[in-house]
Amino acid sequence: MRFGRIVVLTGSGISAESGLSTFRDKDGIWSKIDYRDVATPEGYRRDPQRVLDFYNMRRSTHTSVGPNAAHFALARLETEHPDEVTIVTQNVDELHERAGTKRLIHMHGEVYKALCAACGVRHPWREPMSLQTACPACSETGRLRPDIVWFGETPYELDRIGALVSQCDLFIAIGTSGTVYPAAGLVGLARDAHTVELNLEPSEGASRFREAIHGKASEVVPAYIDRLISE
Ligand code: BV8
Repeated sequence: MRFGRIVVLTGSGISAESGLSTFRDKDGIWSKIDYRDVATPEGYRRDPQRVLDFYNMRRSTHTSVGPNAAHFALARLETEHPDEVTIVTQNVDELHERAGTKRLIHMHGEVYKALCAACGVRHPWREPMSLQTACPACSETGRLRPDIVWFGETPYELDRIGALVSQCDLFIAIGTSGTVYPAAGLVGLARDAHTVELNLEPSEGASRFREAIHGKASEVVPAYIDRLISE
């Protein structure tokens, strides 16, 4: 095996073939709704129920999809690679978990978790959420929100992610347009690592990667992981 520690950054493109929309492709989520209305604290303050309904819709669409070959290939890499493999995902779905990935960081939160803005407690959450929904811990209503990092909010576990990326030997980005920071800047921390982008087409950050393989994740990711494991 040519490499020691591996960090993989995934974006919505890895879940596209599972049936989940991406954000910035031609029929993506942000082509149908303005992110400022549903994925910012300002939007939440303006019309909280609209934001809750947006995530109720996202949560319900996620129940009918499953992991694809790319998610399973990453879980296999973690099992078979002798050194540490960490998946850092921008995605709020649970497809990595359902494919068997264990070492996983959701830097933009999770749609199946709720966060109470009153008491700060997080709860697993699969039901529709409304302004009348009470927090199971403090019983406050109107303060429960999806545990999602909105634009203008600080992504989770940035220090830990920064340390993992700056110390890895291989940094792989999969299915991300390289548009959203600080996620899109992580490749710049992988100074001593080999860096590779596996994406349908060149991302905005393509020039920052030493290697790029373009194609559908369910095809290029398993092929790349097979090569990694066989080396
Ligand atoms: C932060 C949760 C400070 C929501 C998301 C003005 C005001 C405030 C902030 C900013 C500002 N200007 C800039 C910023 C920073 C901002 C930012 O980067 N904005 C961009 C738009 C310019 N960032 C933030 O606000 C972040 N916070 O800056 O706080 C700070 C900074 C540093 C340190 C401390 C504090 C917070 C960003 C998180 C926002 N929340 N998600 C939700 O999911 O509902 S972002 C959202 O975009 C998703 O998480 C998504 O994952 C992420 C990135 O998108 P991608 O995953 O890349 O998806 P996309 O559609 O773009 O691309 C898909 C790719 O897949 C394409 O390349 C496509 O070709 C490829 N693909 C498609 N199909 C396939 C495929 N590849 C392979 N196979 C296929 N089949």
